[in-house]
Amino acid sequence: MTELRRDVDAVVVGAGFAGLYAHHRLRRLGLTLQGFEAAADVGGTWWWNRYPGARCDVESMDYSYSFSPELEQEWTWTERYAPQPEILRYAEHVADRFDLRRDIRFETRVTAATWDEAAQRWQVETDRGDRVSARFLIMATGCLSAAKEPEIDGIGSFRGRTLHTGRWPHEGVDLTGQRVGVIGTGSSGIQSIPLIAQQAAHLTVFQRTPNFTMPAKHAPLDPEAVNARKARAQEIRKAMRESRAGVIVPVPEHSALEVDDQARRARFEQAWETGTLYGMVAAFNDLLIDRDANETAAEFVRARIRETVADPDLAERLSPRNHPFGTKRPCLDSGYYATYNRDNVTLVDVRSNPIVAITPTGVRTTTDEHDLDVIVFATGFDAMTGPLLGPDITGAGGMKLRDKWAAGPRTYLGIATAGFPNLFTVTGPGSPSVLVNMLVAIEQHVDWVAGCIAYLHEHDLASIDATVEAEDRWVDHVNDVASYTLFPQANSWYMGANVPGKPRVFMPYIGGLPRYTETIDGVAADGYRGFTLTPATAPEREPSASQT
Ligand code: N01
Repeated sequence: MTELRRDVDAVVVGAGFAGLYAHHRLRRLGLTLQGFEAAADVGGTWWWNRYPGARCDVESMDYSYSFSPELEQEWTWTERYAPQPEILRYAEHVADRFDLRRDIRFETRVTAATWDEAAQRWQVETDRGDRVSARFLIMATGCLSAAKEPEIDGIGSFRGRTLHTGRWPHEGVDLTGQRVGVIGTGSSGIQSIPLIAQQAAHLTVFQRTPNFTMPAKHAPLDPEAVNARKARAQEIRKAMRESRAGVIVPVPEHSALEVDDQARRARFEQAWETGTLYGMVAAFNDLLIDRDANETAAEFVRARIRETVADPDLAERLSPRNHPFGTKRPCLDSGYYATYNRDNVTLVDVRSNPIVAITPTGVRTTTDEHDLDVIVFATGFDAMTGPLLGPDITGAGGMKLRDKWAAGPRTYLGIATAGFPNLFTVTGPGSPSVLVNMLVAIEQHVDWVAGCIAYLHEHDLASIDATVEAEDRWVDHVNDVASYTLFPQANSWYMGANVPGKPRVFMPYIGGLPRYTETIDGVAADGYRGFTLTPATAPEREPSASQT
């Protein structure tokens, strides 16, 4: 274990892609760092999520760092959508190449952080009893890292084995000959179900909400195409940063309602064949804002389900009807719907026949008992706010982040929250984050934070804190943009709807990267408009400038 530094410029929490890049970038500024990571090594989400079939559903060549042209040239992805072990190897390679582990304490969870007003520093505590003082607190804790078990009676009574897709055992699990139940049909369920079905004696899928999923059309990458892409890497990376979602997708010109049935179908078929998440969503320009337009896409997918699933009743039960297409995160799959044609797979619709309890022998619904050897919770995460509210964070004047966000997250630009000086949330709520290519969002935030810290240093400033007025305006804007779309109509994790009692707020910023980039770059160029900056030399904490 690395030696603990008790007094540093910055504590970085998390060693996934955000934390690793923060170490690299802040070290280049000359900052002293102490990192903490709950896992035993780097990789974040790709360290924890090792369930069968785990892959990224953004293409590998896009889901990778752009900050180092050398790294881009030397690393070669082998598959269109990299499987989890390959992405983890990439994270390990980055950590080795840039020597990023040396300031990180692994298997150590930050439990509390308290702002010391007089010292203008954060006091950070961990579950190992560490105490570290830092000027800056960088929360690189990920958006989907707080795994959520379902709240079902009797969950602890099951005598078989329970697993969560987001906490999969590293040694792997042999499900051969087992009676397996999977609860949940989001991305994790949809990726793992086809592989679990191949192993298990019998698989019972407990589905509360059918989701929209499209075939990923995985393939090994063609080495010539990889080289051609590497030759244009910088130009492509620039285009990605300037794109709406951090990946290059043709911008749709037409409404789904202004073309005839034949043209619409042809466009959807073309989009379906791309095997990408964004292809279908961007087939027309109004799918996410107009319910009638959206229904044309939804019905196209349902028709694909009917074509694939032999039993018409089963096809209907797998067909999403409760939410508009794309408003819960859509999925990419390999043989998901066809899996239901297997004799050893049963679908239980737990919306019409709810799970009542987990029993010592399996799952009980209102009408049936399902005897199982293994239960897999593919039930997702306490998204976006969960990882930030896990530690007990106390800001200026003793304000708790948990209290401040009791009615939903409040941030300025998704990167700061008023009353918590010098705390930065990498891809926090109120930023594009989970709606765009995460790697692009991460690099953008970490670069912005590094620029901000350099500015404070150059101007001899001790701290920076968002003003409540600027934050209120940003939160209103985030909500206004979301309300213009169909997204709030879905019970999604974007809305906090998967966690009982969690406030219903659309958490990410859906205005797109170009608008967001213009805003945060403009804020920085204006000397951090909307923030209060406190001079290092002030005897008391007297703001030098309150730029609302
Ligand atoms: O989680 P989810 P996930 N009883 O929240 C159901 C990213 N990701 O781990 O929809 C019964 O999407 C729940 O039902 P409902 C990606 O951003 C990416 O699959 O709430 N069911 C839902 O079906 C993704 O969106 C990749 O009605 C219960 C499921 O569990 C995000 O992570 C791979 C229940 C949870 O789905 C989360 O995906 C994996 C209960 N009590 C994940 N509680 C790739 O890059 C919950 N459910 C490919």
